[in-house]
Amino acid sequence: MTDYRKMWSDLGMDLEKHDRLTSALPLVYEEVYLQQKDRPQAMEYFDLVVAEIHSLRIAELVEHRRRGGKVCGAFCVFVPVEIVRAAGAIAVGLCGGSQFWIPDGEKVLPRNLCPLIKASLGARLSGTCPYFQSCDLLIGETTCDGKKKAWEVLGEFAPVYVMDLPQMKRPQDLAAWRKEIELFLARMEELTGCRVTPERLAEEIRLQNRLRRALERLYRARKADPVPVSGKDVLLVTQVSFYDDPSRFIEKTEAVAAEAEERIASGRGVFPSGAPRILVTGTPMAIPNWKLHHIIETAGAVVVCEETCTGTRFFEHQVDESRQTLEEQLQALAERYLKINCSCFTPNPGRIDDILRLVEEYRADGVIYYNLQFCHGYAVEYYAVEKALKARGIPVMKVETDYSEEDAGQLRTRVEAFLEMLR
Ligand code: BJ8
Repeated sequence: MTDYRKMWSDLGMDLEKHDRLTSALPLVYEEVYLQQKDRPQAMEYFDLVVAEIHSLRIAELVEHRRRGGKVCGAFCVFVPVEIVRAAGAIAVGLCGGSQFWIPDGEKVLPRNLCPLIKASLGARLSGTCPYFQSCDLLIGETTCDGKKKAWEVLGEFAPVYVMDLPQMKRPQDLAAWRKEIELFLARMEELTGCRVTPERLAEEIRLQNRLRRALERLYRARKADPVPVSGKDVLLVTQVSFYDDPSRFIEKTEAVAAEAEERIASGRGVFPSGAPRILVTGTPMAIPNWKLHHIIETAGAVVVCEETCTGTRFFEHQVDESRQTLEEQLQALAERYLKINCSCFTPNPGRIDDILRLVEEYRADGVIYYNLQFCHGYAVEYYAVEKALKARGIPVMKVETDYSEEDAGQLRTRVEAFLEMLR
């Protein structure tokens, strides 16, 4: 049996501080997740993942590195994980979603910065995140200004490679992004010492497409009324997708989806038929950020879809599997990834089209626009989103918040008033 404390200590972690971080999680998880009624049985796997969040998967990463393999950490859904894996490395998502890491982040970053960035750096600086400690290379990207500049600070503490993401979607931007992916491939080969062959890349492209389809299948089940699985549970599944073993994750997600489909066939739901259906759109929710979903779903409504990077932006669109040569595959990757409609693009009309389409597909009664504090891209884009939704008579409410619980009461009051209006 693995001695996890020794493993964490070998990873250079601060054990005493780490104990404080992990001691709070079971209580929160019990309240947010385990108290839900009639959850799909297949969610048990995801409960286990959270219960063992810093042990089971980390032991796999440690073993991979012991055998000479590399681990890479990323902070954005634009990083083509197919290439990381085709080069023989393991990719893990590192976005911080815990308030615990904010004070350490604020030691090196301004306070008036997005909590996701502060928590991510705080996780590294505090020595309490074994995923960070297991990484041989961190992969940043030029999306928002906060992240872009934070990589320079992070680079003081760990090796960082930055991908230059264009901010427009013209043909020349696609060409530049294609080139950037090529450079990234070379960097991965340099890191691992393994050549990326078209065969290996094709395998990883197929695997990641399967992972996307598994999530898509689970999401499809949420279109039913009554909804067979809670928004909180689906959010957790998506969050876990960023660091779990992809093949195992696909199997476990398909099990939840299959159970949800059986429930639909027998008309069984986790919320009563007719409960207000909410589409959440905006900034990503990194684990363990379940704050907004918990408020919505304990106020009698159900989250049926997330137009976020911990939602549809992560899994929509497949990479074309028909391309044969490395050249063609890189082009296919560039094309697929550039379809993600992040607010860092200007203009970004695709995101508005997506939101309108998803409202219809998931039969949402209203939209809650989730904006992490100090995320200017999404905050400014609210103007256009609100205008488009209002023009179609779709109710929308904007929520600007951070990871702390300080505003939870106030948020709950606002959400309840919004739901009352929908009813
Ligand atoms: S593709 S949304 S994962 S950049 S860190 S932009 S919340 S101020 S995370 Fe993102 Fe990639 Fe875009 Fe998606 Fe705002 Fe915070 Fe920046 Fe953020």
